[in-house]
Amino acid sequence: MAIEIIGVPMDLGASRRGTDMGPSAIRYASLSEVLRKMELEVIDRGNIDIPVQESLKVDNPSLRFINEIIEGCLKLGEFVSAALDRGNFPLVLGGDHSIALGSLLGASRKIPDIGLIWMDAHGDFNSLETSETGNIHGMSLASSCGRGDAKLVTIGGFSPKVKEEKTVIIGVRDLDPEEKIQLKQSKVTVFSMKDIDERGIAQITREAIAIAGSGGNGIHLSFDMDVVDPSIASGVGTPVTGGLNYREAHLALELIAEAKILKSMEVVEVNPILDGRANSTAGVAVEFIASALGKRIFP
Ligand code: 5AB
Ligand code: MN
Ligand code: MN
Ligand code: MN
Repeated sequence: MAIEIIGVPMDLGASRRGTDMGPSAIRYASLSEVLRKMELEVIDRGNIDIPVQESLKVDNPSLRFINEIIEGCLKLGEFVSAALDRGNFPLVLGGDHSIALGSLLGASRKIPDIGLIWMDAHGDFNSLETSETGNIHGMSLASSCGRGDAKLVTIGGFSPKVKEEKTVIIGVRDLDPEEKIQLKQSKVTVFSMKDIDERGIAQITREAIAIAGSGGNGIHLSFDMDVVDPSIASGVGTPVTGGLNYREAHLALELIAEAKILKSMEVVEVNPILDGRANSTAGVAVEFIASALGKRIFP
């Protein structure tokens, strides 16, 4: 099994520019070298072709750049499915979180009943009706669960991509009012920062693994870099204080690796032009990827 790196230079789903540079920033922070040191085989498939924002016009302000995002996510879905067909592990580098639509399309097409762990400061559970921004990166989880705009929901020709019963959010601390209601009415399990403060990240992660991993088909991990505290990762488009600290994030990923249930992964929302320290957020992202893929402090 090789790790197949798939870059998605997408920033059409967010308000702040710059996540299109995420894949370069993460590669530049020595991703391949770090993984090869772990004795993993690495194949870099390069980047998916995504249009540059300046070359486009917004035609639907409540679903900004929907057609271009869907087109990009269909391409990404092909790359993810192809990697899984080859028996490889798709490692998707974002890009804003709208690309989860493509990762989950590609993964769930090949792995029926896949579970999902979504680590994020946000719920990304908006729909056209509830979104206050029209940004699709705030709608990608709801859409993947079958809620919202029909074009987003049925991308790739089927829905849902994941069952709400097997979907777990970890680290959330910033939900829009209507989004909160939608999430509460859903069957998604939500572990907020309050739950983590009260019960500890280890216990929360074990519960998440049990829920998302139930049935034994494996899980997709969608890791939004804003789940960690901005003091560790300032280079994200929508930072929210009070996030996971450095070791909490690592421990969650180490436990997920130990459970041996991970089938595919994406790291999203790295925005190097907003980084307070030269490319340090991408550097931390590389360390997190290594933990998720099995790097251990001590054998
Ligand atoms: B991210 C907000 N809820 O819908 C919205 O970073 C923010 O992928 C979404 O989690 C944040 O626009 C999306 C205000
Ligand atoms: Mn997100
Ligand atoms: Mn987020
Ligand atoms: Mn964001």
